[in-house]
Amino acid sequence: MFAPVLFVLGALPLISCLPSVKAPYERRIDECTVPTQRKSWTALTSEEKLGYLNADLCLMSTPSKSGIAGAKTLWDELQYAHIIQVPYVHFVGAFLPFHRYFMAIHAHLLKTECNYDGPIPYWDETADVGNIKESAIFDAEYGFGGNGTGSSGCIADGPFADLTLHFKEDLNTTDYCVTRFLNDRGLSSASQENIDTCLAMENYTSIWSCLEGRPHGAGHGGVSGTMVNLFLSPGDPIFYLHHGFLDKLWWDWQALDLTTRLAEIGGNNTASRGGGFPGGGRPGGDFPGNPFGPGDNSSFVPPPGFNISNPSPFPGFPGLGGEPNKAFTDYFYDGGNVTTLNHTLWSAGIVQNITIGDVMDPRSGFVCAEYV
Ligand SMILES: *[C@@H]1O[C@H](CO)[C@@H](O)[C@H](O)[C@H]1NC(C)=O
Ligand SMILES: *[C@@H]1O[C@H](CO)[C@@H](O)[C@H](O)[C@H]1NC(C)=O
Ligand SMILES: *[C@@H]1O[C@H](CO)[C@@H](O)[C@H](O)[C@H]1NC(C)=O
Ligand SMILES: *[C@@H]1O[C@H](CO)[C@@H](O)[C@H](O)[C@H]1NC(C)=O
Ligand SMILES: *[C@@H]1O[C@H](CO)[C@@H](O)[C@H](O)[C@H]1NC(C)=O
Ligand SMILES: *[C@@H]1O[C@H](CO)[C@@H](O)[C@H](O)[C@H]1NC(C)=O
Ligand SMILES: *[C@@H]1O[C@H](CO)[C@@H](O)[C@H](O)[C@H]1NC(C)=O
Ligand SMILES: *[C@@H]1O[C@H](CO)[C@@H](O)[C@H](O)[C@H]1NC(C)=O
Ligand SMILES: *[C@@H]1O[C@H](CO)[C@@H](O)[C@H](O)[C@H]1NC(C)=O
Ligand SMILES: [Cu+2]
Repeated sequence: MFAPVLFVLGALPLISCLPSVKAPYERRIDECTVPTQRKSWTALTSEEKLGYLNADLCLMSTPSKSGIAGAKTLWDELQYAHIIQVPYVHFVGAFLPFHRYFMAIHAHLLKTECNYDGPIPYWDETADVGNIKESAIFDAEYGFGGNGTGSSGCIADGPFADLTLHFKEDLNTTDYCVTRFLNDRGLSSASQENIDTCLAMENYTSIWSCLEGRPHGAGHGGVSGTMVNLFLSPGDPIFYLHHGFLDKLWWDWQALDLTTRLAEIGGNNTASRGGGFPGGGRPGGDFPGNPFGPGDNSSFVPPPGFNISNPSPFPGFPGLGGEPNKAFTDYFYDGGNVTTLNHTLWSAGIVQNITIGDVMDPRSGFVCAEYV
């Protein structure tokens, strides 16, 4: 029971449109004996905050290990794993489980690569509605730094000032900075009213589409800049606190009826036009960077230079609304378009594939966390 499980990763698939990826490295993933504590950022002590910020800085300075071409650091690898599968993990049934897995990988790397054993924070966005500027999240000393400045919008202060990323939406590499355009209009989607509406949903497809709509749009749209980019958003360290918030909401909903909801999943594997939601249809259209759900883009604040008319910049993918990429859909193991517990979750080889069934209960297995 206490012996660590050794996951030996198998060969990666040959997908012709992807850059070549070397055999992934082995990672030891301990069994769930001591769950990671997930806490609101404001519940961390100053020392804990600095510990977490330093651990993220460590990921940003530790060389890439997986052999992903173009990745300089572990931070780049995480971002790559998100960019490369955008159409298969957004506006689909796997949205919530994939992001639970992705967050757990980030937490796992903090632990195994950077010796971090403190709490994993989430951003209680509802508490900051109407006052994003004063949020403890954006503190320059005990937080992630503040707004972007100047025409570039690059972060000017705090531990991540001028943070430089490498992967672009099409997986080409160039140096660019993380940008932010903080605004209350975007964050207002995390209002208590919107949260309560979601938590009252009665089945998985409705809670998923509700959460992926306004609450998901809140953190992305409120921070904006890199965070509002559907492909690149994990480049801003706030991404993981935002998805922690969203994951907590899913868990809060599951906890209302564990008997049913620890196993309840559904939705389509490919995003149809309109975002893949029942009766969906996003007024802004299907454009990269739109994190908003059905029928609501009222709070979208385009960052300077954002061109809403641009087609998907990702040449290797059909884009949202296109036909599924066979190389991926063949591996979902769902036996069709409907997302099941058997659905494969993939991280570009950073850790091994697991299934949605493996992440349904965040208190056990790979996720191994408790919200306190
Ligand atoms: C992991 O999942 C990916 C994507 O679904 C798939 O291409 C790959 O073959 C899987 N790897 C293994 C070892 O099953
Ligand atoms: C991106 O990389 C691909 C393949 O390496 C290349 O064909 C393409 O021209 C590059 N695009 C840009 C905008 O640099
Ligand atoms: C963030 O900076 C932009 C200019 O880059 C400014 O328009 C915006 O009002 C600032 N946000 C806040 C919350 O102060
Ligand atoms: C989920 O709930 C919605 C709204 O209440 C309903 O329209 C839909 O049919 C339900 N789906 C399933 C699979 O029960
Ligand atoms: C799945 O896709 C079908 C066909 O496009 C659509 O009718 C259905 O509403 C979708 N289901 C969900 C839950 O998005
Ligand atoms: C959605 O956003 C786009 C771009 O800002 C805008 O042109 C459009 O009118 C908006 N639609 C609605 C219904 O607000
Ligand atoms: C926005 O993108 C569209 C489509 O690529 C292009 O036609 C248009 O010129 C662009 N607008 C600006 C201001 O760059
Ligand atoms: C579940 O996935 C495994 C591979 O991971 C596959 O062998 C099996 O057939 C799948 N089961 C169903 C019911 O599709
Ligand atoms: C999955 O959905 C796509 C797009 O709607 C459709 O072309 C395909 O036939 C569907 N496949 C199955 C197995 O239902
Ligand atoms: Cu995402």
